Amino acid sequence: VWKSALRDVDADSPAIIKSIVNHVQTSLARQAYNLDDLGAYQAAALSVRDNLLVNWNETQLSYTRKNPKRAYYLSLEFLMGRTLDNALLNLGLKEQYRDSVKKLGFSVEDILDKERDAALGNGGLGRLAACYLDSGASTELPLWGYGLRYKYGIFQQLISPEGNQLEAPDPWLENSNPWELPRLDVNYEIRFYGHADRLGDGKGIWQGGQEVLAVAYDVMIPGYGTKTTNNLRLWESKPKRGFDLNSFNAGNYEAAVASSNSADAITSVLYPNDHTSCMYRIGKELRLKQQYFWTAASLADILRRFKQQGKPIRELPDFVAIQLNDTHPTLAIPELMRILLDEEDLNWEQAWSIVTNVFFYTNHTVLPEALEKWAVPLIEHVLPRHLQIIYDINLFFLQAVERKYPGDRERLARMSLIEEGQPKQVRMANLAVIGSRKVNGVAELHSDLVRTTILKDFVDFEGVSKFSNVTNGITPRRWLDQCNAELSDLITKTLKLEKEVWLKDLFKIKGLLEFTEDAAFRKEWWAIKQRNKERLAHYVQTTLGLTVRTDAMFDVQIKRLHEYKRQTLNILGVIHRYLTLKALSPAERKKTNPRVVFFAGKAAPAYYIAKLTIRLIVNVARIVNADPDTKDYLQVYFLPDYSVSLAEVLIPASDISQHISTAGTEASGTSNMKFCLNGGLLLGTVDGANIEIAEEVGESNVFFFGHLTPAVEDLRYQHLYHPVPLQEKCPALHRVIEQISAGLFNDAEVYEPLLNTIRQNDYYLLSDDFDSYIAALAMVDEAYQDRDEWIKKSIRTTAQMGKFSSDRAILEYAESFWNVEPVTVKKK
Ligand code: DL6
Repeated sequence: VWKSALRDVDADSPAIIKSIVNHVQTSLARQAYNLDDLGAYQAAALSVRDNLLVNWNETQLSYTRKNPKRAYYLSLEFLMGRTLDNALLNLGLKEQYRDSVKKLGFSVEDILDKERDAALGNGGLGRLAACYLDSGASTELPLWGYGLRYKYGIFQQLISPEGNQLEAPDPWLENSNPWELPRLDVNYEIRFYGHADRLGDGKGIWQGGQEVLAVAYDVMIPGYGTKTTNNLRLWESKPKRGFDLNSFNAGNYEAAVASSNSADAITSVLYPNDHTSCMYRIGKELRLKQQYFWTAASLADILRRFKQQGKPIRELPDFVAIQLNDTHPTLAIPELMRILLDEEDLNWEQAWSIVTNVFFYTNHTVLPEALEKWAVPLIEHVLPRHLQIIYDINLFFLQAVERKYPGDRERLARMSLIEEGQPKQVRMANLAVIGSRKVNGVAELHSDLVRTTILKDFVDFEGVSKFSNVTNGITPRRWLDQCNAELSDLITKTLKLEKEVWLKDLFKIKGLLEFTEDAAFRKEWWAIKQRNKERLAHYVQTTLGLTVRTDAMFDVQIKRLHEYKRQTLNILGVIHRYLTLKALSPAERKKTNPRVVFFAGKAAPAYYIAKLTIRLIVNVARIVNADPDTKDYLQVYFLPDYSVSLAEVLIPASDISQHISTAGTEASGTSNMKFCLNGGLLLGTVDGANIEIAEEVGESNVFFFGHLTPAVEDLRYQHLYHPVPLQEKCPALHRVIEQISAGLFNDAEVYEPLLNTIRQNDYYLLSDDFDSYIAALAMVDEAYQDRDEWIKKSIRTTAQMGKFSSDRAILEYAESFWNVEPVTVKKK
């Protein structure tokens, strides 16, 4: 592409232009006259990175000088999405860069679009970690993230002509990554296998086995409207020695590179399983190695930094708080014990007291199949010393339980770190609980369930004060200002506040409430929603070649595919609507509310039933969208390869979004918060954070349906012991299922295993909730007919979402758990 303006850059050009051109010529070694959008993106990113680096250095220097207590967020997943736009907004440089790249002959939107998502996560848990990093920097907390630098992120999802999900690798580092700084000098040797001997007094020695190098890559995390720029340190695995020269010289090339390949493999790929037990069945040794590699490298790094202060090790809890994001980093507990006992020579009580004051554990699910367990023989093989320590922790712990509940064998069996069976398994949640100072769930209902179900014995034993709640949050920078710039501008104009003020104190958007009765404001509000719908329609047109009606209601469900999230309920509801429309006369159809239903989300590659749901959605879409009787009233789309960037297009365009998990199964949900912040209304079950959203925005502004959590167990019991045939229990659902079985959506027999999950024990209660779901959809239609009232609901919803800023959430962690305070990095 010929960008003639690039040739005219000289010494008098503005600094940003000079910096971009300088990177084109030096960092990229390219000529200005044949630069394409990708090159322009890379040069602009490197130029923005220079700005970040200045702040990053200032921030780290200021932490070193002031020596505050620091917090570390250990997460196996960070679903960051794209960085350039976010960095520009946080630095307040978006407009300057827009002008500069324009002068160079490029459009900022085109170059932003060249960035690949950093998709180092599966879903909610990983995206939450990314929001918390943004909020930590924006609230000036000394907070670092630690994770893994996967060579391949979450797989790319392709949809075959039959509607099957296919997976392809995500080589996100292919074009090099301008946002990371390799720190080849920061590296640690991490051991696996070998043998461990006990030395008495709980101490031991671990030798032999394989040693692998962990090398640091740093990613700068800029705060919004502050100089604070924190760090996300990602580890890459490398062989300690290049390859085995002896084998190489003997001509045995395979053996020569085998150990180097096995070292590289540790950080090669993100495990794509979400809430499934598959993870513990396939490839489990590599997953265990990932977890240990990452926790050991992170702890070594944290301890090295702490030791540089010259403080005694017993003061570690005064300077370090480590948040365990789910049980994935739980091996950090025995690893810190190992270091304190075997390397620092502390006794067991001293070591345990330090450990239990450093760690904090967040639980993200009560689904039994998602609770991590590791086979004892596997841990013994890979981490022999850690197994000894886990056994010792268990012994002391069970002795204490026995003292409190003498003779209560069942309780001991439930609370033990070791689950009996073939093979025995280590229960990671139990280990995380007893090794941590505080334990929290991620929404009020979820935290209550944690306290009263999966961790009840621990609450009885340790007291309830250790078990609390921090309701999740989302960063309003990415999830409103960045993805919905027009709405953000309207809010700023209407509130007559600096954008920075309300984006950093989201409760301030409550001021919008007084404008709900202002017709001109409502008109602007609605016009923005309409333009966002057109932007989404344009995306569908350019990626799938399909034409979306933009005058219809946009109804969106985007999340990982899982039976508990009930995308199946949604598609069955769509079929019900289709059959109902077909039965109407053309005149009656005209009176109905046109609706476009969007789905997006990935299924774990081995999750057969979830993949069948995708196939059903794709085939229903095919039939429904082509039916001349109904296509003006109902369209259905499955958008492939869901990502953070796609969410940024879908969320601002939604009129209604669906969060319809079986009550008690979704810990929190965070996309529900994103939709509501963008003025989309919520259709959902009384589950997770839906409940708190309704409390904030008012129940009259949400559409609830379905059974409540306390009923779920009874209903499941009924299904098992007093089953009622589907045609009696729920004729409407029966009719829908019969149509699928009869081949209305092709390949009748293919769907039988999916339909049987409902016909047989219906664990996720679709048949119990179907009628109230259909009634709720009808209420949504009716409410949408009164457009003015709908817009008022939309405004009221956005206005009352202040609680769900991740700034609020991260400050709760800092104040109530970590005892970590903000550190102001002075602006020069
Ligand atoms: O807390 C973040 C996110 C919640 O919003 C979701 O409700 C919850 O399902 C998710 N949990 C996980 C647990 N992982 N596994 N397996 O991702 O956490």
